[in-house]
Amino acid sequence: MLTFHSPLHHLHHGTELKDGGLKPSFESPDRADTILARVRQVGLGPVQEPSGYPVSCLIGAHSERYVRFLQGAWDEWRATGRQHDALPLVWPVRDLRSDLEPAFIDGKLGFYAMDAGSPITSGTWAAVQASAHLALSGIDALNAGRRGVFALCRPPGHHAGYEYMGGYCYLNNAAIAAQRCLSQGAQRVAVLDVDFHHGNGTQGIFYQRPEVLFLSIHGEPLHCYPYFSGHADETGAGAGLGFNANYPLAKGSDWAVYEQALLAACERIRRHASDALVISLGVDTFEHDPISHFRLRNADFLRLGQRLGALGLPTLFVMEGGYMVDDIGVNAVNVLSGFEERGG
Ligand code: SS9
Ligand code: ZN
Repeated sequence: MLTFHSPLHHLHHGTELKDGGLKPSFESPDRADTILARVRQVGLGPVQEPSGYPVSCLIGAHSERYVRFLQGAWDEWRATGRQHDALPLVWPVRDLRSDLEPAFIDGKLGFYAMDAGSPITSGTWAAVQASAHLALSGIDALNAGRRGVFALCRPPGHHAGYEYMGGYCYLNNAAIAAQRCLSQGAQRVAVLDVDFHHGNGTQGIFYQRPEVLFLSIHGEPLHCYPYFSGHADETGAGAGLGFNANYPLAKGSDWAVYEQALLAACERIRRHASDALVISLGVDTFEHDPISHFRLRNADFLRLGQRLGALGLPTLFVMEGGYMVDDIGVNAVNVLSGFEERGG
């Protein structure tokens, strides 16, 4: 399997609020380094750097003004004399105005964020842009005839919506990939999110669109981040009604439970008759993940990959979460190896 990777991800290393103070984020550069080392160790296949793409390739999945905000946020923040990470501290919830974009950076940060989990630093935009380019390059490789491609994206993307960042995410790499797939001639695409957390951003971006089937298997949202989306009754709207499928599972779910949801999702994907499949590949479903609550074991990730390979579709894997760094390489590459056994 071909892997796309960029060393530019190192430019992004932010903080998050933990135990009453700002601490290094769980979403750290050594995550991608560990996965890359495992790709090389098992000889998964060639590793390439991404192509360059114009900003217009990001529009559609995101609004133009949001992309412009991301691009300029660090400079606007710096212009106020601050050098530490930029984080939002006020949000337009319920009865507040969300129809007007604030002019000052502190207001913009809250306007374009769902939480305080996505710090903006001096290197964030360069890393975020490179991460999206990995996903775009992955689609182009599928179009050139590859069966399976791995975009080793970092930062991740699935919590980022049409006009917001959050949950360590800025640009929604999987949605940007699916969007490119359609613009290159695909009629139907399926995006399956297997990260422990609901892919709220991807769901929102395609909620009204029947050509993109979005499915997500994740921790039950009344108990698990992101709390405000991911219920089973979210099935799409307007023309997209029936093209969104959520499989919330109880905290503590193991492979036996997980596999039932996975089989149901695979069946739904078959009915969609997709031209291509995008997998939002989070491995924070692992039993020892520090911020998640499923109980998948190392070997279960091979089984997951085998099920995905059996779908027989051109498939782009887009890296999302996974915070047990010791095992992240083994678990992510197990999915890819399992896919190659059954579908390669
Ligand atoms: C932990 C709060 C939750 C967000 C988790 C995002 C996972 C992305 N302090 N933080 S895959
Ligand atoms: Zn996650």
